[in-house]
Amino acid sequence: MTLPTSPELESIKTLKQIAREEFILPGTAICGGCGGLEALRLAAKVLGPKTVFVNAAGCFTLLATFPYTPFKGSWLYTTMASAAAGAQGVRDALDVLIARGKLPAEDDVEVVVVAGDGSTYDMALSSTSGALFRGLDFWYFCYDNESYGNTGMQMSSATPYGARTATTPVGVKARAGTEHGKKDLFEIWRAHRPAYLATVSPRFPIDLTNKFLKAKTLCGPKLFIAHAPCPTGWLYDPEQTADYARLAVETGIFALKEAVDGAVTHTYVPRRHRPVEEYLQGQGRYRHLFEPTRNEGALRQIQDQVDRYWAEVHETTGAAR
Ligand SMILES: Cc1ncc(C[n+]2csc(CCOP(=O)(O)OP(=O)(O)O)c2C)c(N)n1
Ligand code: SF4
Repeated sequence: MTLPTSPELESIKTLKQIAREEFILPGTAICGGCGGLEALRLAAKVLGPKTVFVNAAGCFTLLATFPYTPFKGSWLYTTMASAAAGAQGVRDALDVLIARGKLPAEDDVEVVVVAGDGSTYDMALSSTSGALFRGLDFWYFCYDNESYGNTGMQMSSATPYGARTATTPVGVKARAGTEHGKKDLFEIWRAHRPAYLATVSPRFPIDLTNKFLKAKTLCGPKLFIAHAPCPTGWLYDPEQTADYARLAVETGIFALKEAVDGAVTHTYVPRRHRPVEEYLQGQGRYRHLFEPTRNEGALRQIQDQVDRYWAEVHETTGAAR
């Protein structure tokens, strides 16, 4: 289909309405079954070819390895802590060129940060906070694989409680692996009152597409946290990525929501959430919670946390159960 281009972008209702054209081509060095790449592929279909991706060091570094690129847009590579600062530089340069008449306004491009959770939740938090504070007109796409994936699955502050990582192995004392909870980046970003903020899943392409379409009508910071199932780090078969992406949402572990100027809406609320065990089981990073004996305490803690989150959502929004 041809994407609507007016400021009134229409939301879609069916998969058939998603653009067939690809703006990220196959054949990259990224792992097969990478959930983050699938989410970015879908996002790129809305962003279109007039895009400059500003990428922090991480797995997606492997996407554009000179002289090869799968992108129809442009690519700028930055350090882990400075992608948002890089985006500011690109945006400023474009604005100056347009103001001086050296770049026609219709040739303007979208400036999109692409970064993993290690950059986003940890190292680049302050540079992103600065860009949000300045109201920079840019996009931020965080593919959240819940670890420093590119360097061997170390714990990041996005790693959930209970997951085993290279730096939080299971031991006699730490029977759950990671004993920290996941940092609530959505709320940290929301406190900055960006123009648009959303979570997305590669297994919910209509929801994802509509969120990008909505953001396209807005000026200012537009932020996305994409759930990014990672077969290589989470230790499951690559063909199961879609299953785990769907189970994360249907168990309630990953909430699909958006915040427009700070006001939060949950965009998909299952009538009844499936037990979290259905999501945890089968992923190697959680195997120790089931074998050789079940860690009932850790499993209960994970379920309780999810239940508490949704009880609060239902209480504050009156959303249907
Ligand atoms: C300051 C700094 N420390 C360490 C590294 C090494 N390094 C390169 S990629 C990477 C992991 C990045 O993790 P994340 O941002 O979560 O992205 P992912 O690898 O999961 O895609 C690390 C630690 C680096 N590039 N810069
Ligand atoms: S390690 Fe995980 S996040 Fe990184 S490219 Fe592979 S599947 Fe994707």
